[in-house]
Amino acid sequence: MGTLMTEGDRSALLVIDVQKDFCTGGALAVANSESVVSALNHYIDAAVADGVTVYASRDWHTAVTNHFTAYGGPWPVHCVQGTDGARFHPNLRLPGTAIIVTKGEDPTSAGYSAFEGRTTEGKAFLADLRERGIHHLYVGGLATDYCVRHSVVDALSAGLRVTVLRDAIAGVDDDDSARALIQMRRRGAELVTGADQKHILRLTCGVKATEG
Ligand code: VGL
Repeated sequence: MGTLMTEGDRSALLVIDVQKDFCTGGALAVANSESVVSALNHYIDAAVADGVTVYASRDWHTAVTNHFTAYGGPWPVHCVQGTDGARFHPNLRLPGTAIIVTKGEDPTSAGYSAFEGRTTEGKAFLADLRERGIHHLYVGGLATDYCVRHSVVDALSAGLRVTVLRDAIAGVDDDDSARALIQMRRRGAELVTGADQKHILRLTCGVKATEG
């Protein structure tokens, strides 16, 4: 079994926007969010067991932003800074060591990509990855057609290797999500599930494979 910490290919797990507002009962709930949470918990546990860095991005909007319909944007109010809906899903097993990447604070920008975000220490996400020598991101979370897609495209543009955990993502719109998967793959992302991934990394070996 390979390890995640091989020289020149240090990996991290990026959990994108698994916040209450994007999950069942939230202001902008994505279908199948609950299965994303449970799949991610397996990946997170495996990452923690391997000493792999876990990043968790969060959408963190001001109450007034041109991202929201009331101010000319496309979306209902969601993930407003400090509100309950902006909290991570309570069942998500983020380790205490997870590095939080906050994005979406600029009221004039959609802030879809984690690469627009900063760590709690104020470092740009890419700078933090570079400092840790991380060249490979395993990506899951919400939503396939927005924040996952934008984050993956930015990661690939930055020269990172990207593995999309397709059993750990869910989208707002089915057609847009299908297009997003095609776009991510075309740009060079690998798309895998815990079931077909055993040859690549231990991270996914912690996942209960859905055989067949
Ligand atoms: C997202 C829609 C609006 C996302 C954020 O996290 O993918 N989607 N804002």
